[in-house]
Amino acid sequence: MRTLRFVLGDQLDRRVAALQDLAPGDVVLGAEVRAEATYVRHHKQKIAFLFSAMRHFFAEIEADGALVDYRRLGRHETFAEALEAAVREHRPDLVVVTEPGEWRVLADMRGWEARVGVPVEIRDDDRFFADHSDFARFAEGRRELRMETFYRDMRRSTGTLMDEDGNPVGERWNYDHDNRKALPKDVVMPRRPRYEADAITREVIGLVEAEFGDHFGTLDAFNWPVTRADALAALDEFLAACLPRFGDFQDAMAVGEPQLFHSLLSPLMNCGLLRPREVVARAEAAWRDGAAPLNAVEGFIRQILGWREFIRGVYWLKMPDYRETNTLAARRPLPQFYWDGETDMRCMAETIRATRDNAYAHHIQRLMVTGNFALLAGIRPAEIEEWYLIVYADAYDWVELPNVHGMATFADGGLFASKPYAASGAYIDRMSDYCRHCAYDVKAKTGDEACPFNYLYWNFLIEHRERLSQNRRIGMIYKSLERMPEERRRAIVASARRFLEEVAPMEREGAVPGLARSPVRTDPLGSHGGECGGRVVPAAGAPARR
Ligand code: FAD
Ligand code: DLZ
Ligand code: SF4
Repeated sequence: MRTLRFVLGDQLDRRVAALQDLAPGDVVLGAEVRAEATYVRHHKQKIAFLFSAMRHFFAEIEADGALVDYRRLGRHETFAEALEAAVREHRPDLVVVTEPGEWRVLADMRGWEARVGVPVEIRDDDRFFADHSDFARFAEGRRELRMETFYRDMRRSTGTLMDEDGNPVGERWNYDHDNRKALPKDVVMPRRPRYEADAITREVIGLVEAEFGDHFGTLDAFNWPVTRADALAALDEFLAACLPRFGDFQDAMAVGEPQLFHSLLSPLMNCGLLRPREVVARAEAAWRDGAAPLNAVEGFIRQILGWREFIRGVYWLKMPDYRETNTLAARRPLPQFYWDGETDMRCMAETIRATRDNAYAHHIQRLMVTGNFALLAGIRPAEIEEWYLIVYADAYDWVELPNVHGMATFADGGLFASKPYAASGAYIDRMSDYCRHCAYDVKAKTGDEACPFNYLYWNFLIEHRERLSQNRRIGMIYKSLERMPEERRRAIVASARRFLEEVAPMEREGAVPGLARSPVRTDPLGSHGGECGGRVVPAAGAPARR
């Protein structure tokens, strides 16, 4: 029996399900297709990274004896077209694929068998620790999904960082409290290795400039590992140079230092060049060998065994409806500065410019700077989600969507976040040196000089008082709001409105219609301090997101 095995650009692992029983005579198909680079207009570095990683991967397995059919950009527009052409050429009895990371692709994939006229076997993606049924079992009967509970189950079931008696090593599950240090002035940053672009990468960079030159981002600082060997070297480098201090400064931010002690491994794990299991095992071994402290190792492993797995579980449990909610009735367009970084807010400018230059920002920048701003400003979910999917080299729907729709913007109404991650300028000031280098005054609460995060934060609480004041975890803040003089509240609302109308005017020409419209309010504070939406369904005629 002759099998055609189709491997997608984020499945670049020799052990991926579709390749597990590769036999002599089978053909392995890979295809660069325009539709994948343009269904959202991905950052140039993301396209170059994946095309180069794909070309290296297929060349390597071919060199090791596999029969490879690799189709470069220009031959086919879509996955289905590429497969159809390959089936015509190779006449297989069976097509084998690994389940994709995006619902959109899975829906398409389910139609391939009818289209190509050959059975198409879609295999589970076993690169993750938990499969869909594990997560469904975890979620069963739970009203709220909490990462911490899931993570402890994962620690137990995998035996990761557990002692012989079945207890967490160090007798604690969680070292988050130790992991919130601001960066000391004299800290020495790790030197990041350079991955010299070889002929394949240089060719791909030229191709991306020529074909996708008007996409967001620059290629000048391209420095991603694109082979398995370099990805393993990047892991070694991280474990030795960054992991020991990863925990302490996990939440810190600093001007001109977009990477700090973070691993930069997410694009590599998400596309298959690194295996999450090996990353977790190596990190645990670093602790057992005394090479890194437990707060760092637990903090790092929690991100992969906990958050990464949990986020994927939420995605597949809740799709395809998940993205349709707009619980806080967010309805402003995305400000232009998300694309050009042209803003006096230093925290936003730093994060967005680093994103443009590196297709990377670390978690706290994504969550507490650009995500926090989108939450406070009420940016339409579809627009902010698309931005995140475009700009990061590690972005795929399965991981981007729950992080943005659930964690950063609370658009899902708190399916897994117990409260919105809303913060004023004080948080950013505590965790960074951005405010010291900013045109705005982080101590001022209202007026033109004041930090916009301050009045946007209180304005957000005022607008959503009805819903959020019921939340145990932020109830105390509403006590402060109640004590606030009426005049002060009005000044906050006025500052917020003025600012938002300037950076994200509601009726901006050419704006994409929002998914939802909240009821019109006449009194900003109202008898309940403003409305908040319940679950809002897309307005009729609203365009499909992508
Ligand atoms: P490190 O800080 O070194 O963390 C180690 C690893 O943990 C990461 O490589 C990643 O695999 C995993 N991880 C950590 N947090 C998360 C999380 N919340 N969800 C899933 N995995 C996590 N991650 C993506 O991989 N793709 C995305 O598109 C993406 N979009 C995000 C959008 C928002 C609004 C937020 C708040 C987070 C998003 N994340 C996303 C999660 C996280 O920010 C990135 O995984 C991390 O910044 C990648 O950098 P790193 O490899 O240096 O991570
Ligand atoms: C992101 C991406 C891009 C830009 N291009 C391709 C491509 O040409 N060929 C391919 O196989 N994969 C590509 N990808 C990754 C896919 O978008 C990804 O495989 C799907 O979203 C499923 O997760
Ligand atoms: Fe950001 Fe406000 Fe600080 Fe400026 S003052 S960097 S806008 S938090």
